[in-house]
Amino acid sequence: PVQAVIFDLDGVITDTAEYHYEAWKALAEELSIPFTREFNEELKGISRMESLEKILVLGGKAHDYTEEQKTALADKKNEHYLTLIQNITPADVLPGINEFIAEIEAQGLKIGLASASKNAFAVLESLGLKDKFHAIVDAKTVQRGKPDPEIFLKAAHLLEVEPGACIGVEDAAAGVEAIKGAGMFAVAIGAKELFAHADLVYESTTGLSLEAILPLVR
Ligand code: B16
Ligand code: MG
Repeated sequence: PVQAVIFDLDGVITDTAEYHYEAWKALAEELSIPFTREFNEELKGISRMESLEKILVLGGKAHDYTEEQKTALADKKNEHYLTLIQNITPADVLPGINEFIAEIEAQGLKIGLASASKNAFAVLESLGLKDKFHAIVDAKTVQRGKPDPEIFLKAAHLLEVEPGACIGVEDAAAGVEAIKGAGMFAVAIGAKELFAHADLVYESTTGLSLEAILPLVR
């Protein structure tokens, strides 16, 4: 039986995905690298430095910067991002999420977070949701980023439940891959064609229903 639900943060609980997009786009344009929403999909769930690397490769500039310069570019993006997320309030929790969390609590299941963001704690706090989580794993505490399953496995471990008894919720292809790699039931949020490997896809968070998901988990 299902014992826990483990959430991704950006793009699932709140739309910081949009702020990441804005901040990366600004940096890319400064470097004269064309940046599209379509390309941004590939950065979802990917760590800050890996995201920068992908953008530089896209622009054919992967070898134009030293490691120090790359760190400075990533810091610059993060500073911009931090100004964008300053105004986050509980009103920024995506539609359906509070109800979904209430449903999970009512069923007596545990709640975990598996976020590739180093800013996850701050964001959860601004949303007023930090106390809902029994375990929070962010990018600072894992060796390998998504699509590696480590972050979801670590969350399950902290929750003291078997991975097979967990449902993972993600908006990124790399995240769904990580959930499946961990041996969990994968619920994806977004366009169906992006998630061939998910067990269930909802177009938006509005549709999330534990009652509908539970019978589908073996
Ligand atoms: P930061 P998630 C991920 O968070 C984002 O999806 C991804 O776009 C971002 O680059 C990554 O966090 C790192 O974030 O720069 O704040 O450390 O979706 O895994 O919650
Ligand atoms: Mg995400």
